[in-house]
Amino acid sequence: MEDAFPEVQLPESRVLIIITGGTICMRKSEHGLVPAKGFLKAGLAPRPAFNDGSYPEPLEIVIDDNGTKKAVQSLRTPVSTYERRVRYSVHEFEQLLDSSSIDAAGWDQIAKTIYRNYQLFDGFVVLHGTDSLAYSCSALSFMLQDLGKPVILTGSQAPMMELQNDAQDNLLGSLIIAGHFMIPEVCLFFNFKLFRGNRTTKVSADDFDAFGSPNLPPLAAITSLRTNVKWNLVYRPTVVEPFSIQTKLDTTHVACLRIFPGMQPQMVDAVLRLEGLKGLVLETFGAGNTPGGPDSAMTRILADAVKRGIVIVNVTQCLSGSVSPLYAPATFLGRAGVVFGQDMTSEAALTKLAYLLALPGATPEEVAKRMSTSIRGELTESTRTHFEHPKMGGTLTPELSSLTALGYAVQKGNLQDTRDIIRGEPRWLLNDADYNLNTPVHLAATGPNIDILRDFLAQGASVHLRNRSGNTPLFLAAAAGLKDHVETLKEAGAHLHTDELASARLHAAEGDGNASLWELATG
Ligand code: ASN
Repeated sequence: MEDAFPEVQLPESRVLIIITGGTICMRKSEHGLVPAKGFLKAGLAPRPAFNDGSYPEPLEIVIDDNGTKKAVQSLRTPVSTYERRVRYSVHEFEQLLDSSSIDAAGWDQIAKTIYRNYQLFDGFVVLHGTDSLAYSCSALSFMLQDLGKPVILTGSQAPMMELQNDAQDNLLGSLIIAGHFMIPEVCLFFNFKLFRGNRTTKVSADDFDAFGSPNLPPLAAITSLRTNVKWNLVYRPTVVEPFSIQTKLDTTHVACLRIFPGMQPQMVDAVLRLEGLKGLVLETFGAGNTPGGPDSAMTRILADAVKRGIVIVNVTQCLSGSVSPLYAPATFLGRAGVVFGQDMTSEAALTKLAYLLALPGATPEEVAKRMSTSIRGELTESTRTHFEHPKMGGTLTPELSSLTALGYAVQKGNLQDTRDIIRGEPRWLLNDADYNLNTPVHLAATGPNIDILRDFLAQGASVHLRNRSGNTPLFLAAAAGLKDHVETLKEAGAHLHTDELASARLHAAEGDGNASLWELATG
C-alpha cells in the first residue's frame, strides 16, 4: 500500500555548533558546577526538538583543531515553520571553559574553527558561558573580517541538565536563526532576542533575561512561531573581499579604568605608565566627563600619555547613550587627544582596541581614528541630515515592485537603473528574493553586465543565499559559462555549497566545454 504521507524532500541547512563551555553544558561536581563533555549525546540526542531520530547518513565532515577532516554523527531537527530542517554537528573544545577564564587564545581557537569549517556549513552557533560572553562576541565581531554567514553565540543561566532551564530555548532559537536567516554578523541570542554581538552587555547575574543591547534594538526576536528579523538593522560588509580572520588580539597591552568621584590623577598616571601599555578605555561619567578642568592634573596626565603614543578612548559608564563634547570636561578631554568612543560598550571598546593595535603596521594615529568610526556596526555614527520619503507605487507591495524593477534592470544590463532603484531603499533589497528565491545577485550572476554584479557586492549583497533549487549565484554563473562572473563572485568570498559539489564535479567531468570554469568555481 502506498504511504498516505510520502516523505517530501525538504530543504536542509547545515550548522556547526562549537562548544567552548559555560553553564549550558555544566554538571554538578564536588566543587560546584563545571563544564562536561559529550553534550551531543547527553544533552541533545534525547530531546525531540533537537533530534528527529533520522541520524543522517553519510556522516558529516568537520575539520578539527589540527586541520584534520573527521567524520562525525550529525543530528537533524524536525521540520521548522519555514519548511526546512536544520542538520547540525558539534565540535567540542578539548578543554571546556568556565567563560570567566577565556582569553585571546580562546577567541583565536573559535575564529580558526569557524575559518576552517566555513565552506562546509551555512551558519555557526557557539556555546559559551555568559560571564564573558559580551567580550567574546565583541572580539569575534572584529576578528571575523568580511563575514558572510551567521555566527551566533549563546549560553544559559541554568544548565541543559537542570529540570527548569533557559538552555533549551537559547540553543534552539540560535540553531533556527543560524539555519534559516543569512544574517552575516556575529550575534548573541538570549531569551528569544537576537542582538548584534558587539552591542551587548551582561545585565543580570541570574535572570534569564541576562543581556541587553542598550544602544541598538535587537536584530530579531522570536515572539511566536515565526522569527521577526529587522533586516534594515543588519550590518553587512561593503567591500568585495572574501571572509578572512585576524586571529591575534593584543589584550596584554590594553586596560580599562572606571573614573570615580575623588579619584586621584596619580592613580590614572600609574596605569598609563604600565610597561608596554598601548591603549586605555576610560569609563567616564555621563556624556564623557572626568573631574578637572583644562589645566587640571588629570587632563595634563591624559594629554601626556596621548603624546607618548597611548590611545585613550572615552566611553560612558552609563548603560545607554553616547559620549560627546557637550560639557566642558569632555571637550577638554577631546582637546587632550582622548578619542570619543561614541556609544560603544566598554566590552566593544576594549576588544576593538586590542584588535586594531594587533593589525600589522598599526600606528596610534590610525588606531585612534578608527576607534571613533564604525567598522562592524559597533557604534552609532552621526545621523543623516535629511529625510527621504519611501518610494510607493503599483499594486504590488513597495518591496516587491522595487525587486521586480531591479530584476528587469539587471536583465537589461542597465547599471544606472539598478542604482536608481536601490537608492533610497534600505540595503535589504539586495538580499531579498523573488518567488523562486532568486536574489538580485542570482540574477546579476548570469546577467549581461558584470559591473552590476560588482556594484551589488560592493553594497553588501550576500553571495551565500540559495534559490529554491538550492543553488548559489556562483553555481549559476559557472553553469552559464561566465568566467568573469565566477571570478568576481569568488573574489567576494563565494563558494559552492556542500550540496552543489557533486553536481559541479559531474559537470567538470562531463567535459561540457566548461570544465576549467567548474574547477575554478569548485577550487
Ligand atoms: N560562570 C558561567 C560561565 O560564564 C556562567 C554562565 O554561563 N551562566 O561560564
